[in-house]
Amino acid sequence: MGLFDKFRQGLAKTKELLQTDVRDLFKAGEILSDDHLEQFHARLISTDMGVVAANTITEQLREKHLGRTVVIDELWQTVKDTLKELLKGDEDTQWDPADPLSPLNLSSDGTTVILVAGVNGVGKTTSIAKLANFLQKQGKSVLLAAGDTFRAAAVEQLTMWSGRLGCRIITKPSGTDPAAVAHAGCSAAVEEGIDCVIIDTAGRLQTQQNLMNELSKIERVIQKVIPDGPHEVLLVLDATTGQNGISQAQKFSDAVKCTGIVLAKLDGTAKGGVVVAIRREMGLPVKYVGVGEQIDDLQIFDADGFVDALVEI
Ligand SMILES: Nc1nc2c(ncn2[C@@H]2O[C@H](COP(=O)(O)OP(=O)(O)O)[C@@H](O)[C@H]2O)c(=O)[nH]1
Ligand SMILES: [Mg+2]
Repeated sequence: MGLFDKFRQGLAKTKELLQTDVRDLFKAGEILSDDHLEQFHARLISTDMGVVAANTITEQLREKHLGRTVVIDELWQTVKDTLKELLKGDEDTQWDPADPLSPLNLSSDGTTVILVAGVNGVGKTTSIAKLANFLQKQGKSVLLAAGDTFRAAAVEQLTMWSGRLGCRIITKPSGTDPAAVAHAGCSAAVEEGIDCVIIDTAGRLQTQQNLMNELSKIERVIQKVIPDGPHEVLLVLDATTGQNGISQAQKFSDAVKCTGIVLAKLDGTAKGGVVVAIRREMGLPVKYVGVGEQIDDLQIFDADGFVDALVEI
């Protein structure tokens, strides 16, 4: 399956929400009215793209098409152009859609450390396995550090993935300080000359202070072993929670300096518009999206590809 097909698959539900019966709303040959625009605005809102984005798109439609005869393809073109504009990133998000590692800041000499954070159940462990798969396919050796020591099942789950991937894993008994696992993982990776260590975390939303303490302790012990690490701190968000996930994510991004978002479970939701809200409200690039539970259901985020798949005309 090509990159575009994966986006198309992942966005099927959101696209359906946006486009179902749209020809009843925008009847060819009618004159576009404020009433039409209000109804379309509600649809935009229901994809969880956020009020600012929905207003911007509606405003563009008003400016270009209000009082004119409806030509549906032209309306969609305006929606597309505006969405692309809204998602336009900085220079640092212009990565190569053909290279799955291009969003990552990899260490130029020695082991790269990727720390993965986020609320329990959002898709961290699965995304780690998918990312490890990308890295291995590009010829990088990977070690996984099972830093979610809070639940025994979490360690088992990561161990299962390491078995399937055939990569090293460092585990410690339940209840061990996650920082100790991070330390052991980084030390083993350096000793063994492994290219990349990916550290799983528990993502308990305890108090903000505990969260900060836990994550900053992990960062400190990483730096004891690998002074310029972590090279990436990826925050995983669950797309099915839509905009509600953003406020939770904000707590993590206050606790640790995140470098990018992995938006998991895009395939399970009609709230795919949340990508736009994240880009605008978190000030962090969406680097990858998860489009299923299998190992190769991870996709580098390409704004243009995303919009083209969402609004196919
Ligand atoms: N449909 C779908 N399910 C996913 C995706 N990513 C993770 N999941 C599922 O979500 C559940 C929680 O994932 P997990 O990685 O254990 O979350 P964690 O608690 O944050 O580590 C599991 O059942 C995963 O299979 C995705 O991109 N799409
Ligand atoms: Mg987990």
